[in-house]
Amino acid sequence: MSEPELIVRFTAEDAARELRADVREGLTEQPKWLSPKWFYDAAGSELFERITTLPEYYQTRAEQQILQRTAMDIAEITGAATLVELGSGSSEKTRLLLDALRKHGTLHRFVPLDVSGSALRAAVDAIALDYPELLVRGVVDDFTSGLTALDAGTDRLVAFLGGTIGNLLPAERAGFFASVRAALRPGEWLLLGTDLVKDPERLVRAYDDASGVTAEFNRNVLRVLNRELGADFAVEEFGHVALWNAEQEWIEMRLRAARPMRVELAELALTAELAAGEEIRTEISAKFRRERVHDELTAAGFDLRHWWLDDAGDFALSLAVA
Ligand code: AVJ
Repeated sequence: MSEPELIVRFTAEDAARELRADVREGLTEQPKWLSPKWFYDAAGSELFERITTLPEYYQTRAEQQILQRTAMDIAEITGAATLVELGSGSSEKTRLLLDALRKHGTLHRFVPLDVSGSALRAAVDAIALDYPELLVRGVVDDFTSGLTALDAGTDRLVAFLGGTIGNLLPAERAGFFASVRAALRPGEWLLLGTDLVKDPERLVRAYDDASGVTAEFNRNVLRVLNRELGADFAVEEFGHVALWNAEQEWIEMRLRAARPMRVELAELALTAELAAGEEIRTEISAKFRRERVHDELTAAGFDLRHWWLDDAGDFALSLAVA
């Protein structure tokens, strides 16, 4: 086994600087917003793991089902020598792809990218142990704002699973797809997971579960700000809101102030005033139709070749070639 590499392009200092700039911007705009990026400290990542097991949150199981059925096809179609995984939290799904590509005999290298250095170190070490013949090179980077050149490997397959693409606004998505396309050579591949438009009641339930885990996940972003920015949000006095925006076809999560509040963010020397009932938008999670996925990938210079659904038709996996 060769030692796994870890390349750091995005440091803890970069993250701290970006958090400060982001929060200052979002809390001084009207309506107020916070980026979903900041949900995922250790507690938030754990809450998200619990979300993926909730009866209401079908996405993770649906994508897993599709991958179980298609991983071998993906290996044969792409013949990939390098698997690049963006936001590589989902290790079980990764293994389905790695196993299929290994069986197919083309795979040499695995390049997981994630903003969290600690999570990536653990993932890289575990994969390197179980796939001793693979070159493993983790890259700590924030890819949502664009991919810097994916200089590692040839015959690449870039996987962006879990429906996380839905957290980006349409203009951000266009920039993201363009940057992935620019990093690839013609004939290389993108595997994309997207949640689909469906009955709004089911969608809202998936983001407002009966056991309240998603509400805690949502409020956790305020705990992150309290800790990282010396803020004094009264976390328990924010209500969890999940709603379907039918015009944009996305779910929005918000935090609603139960009473008028004045929040001090000591490290930003910023005071944010909230009226009773005022809401802070904390996430959008866009839901797709095939046509939108097709059009956005085409606009970025990809050719959508395969579109796979789970049995219930809830979630899609797209395979597109550069
Ligand atoms: C991890 C971004 C795919 O949008 O469904 C889960 C995050 N938010 N419940 C999603 C999330 C609320 C999730 N993604």
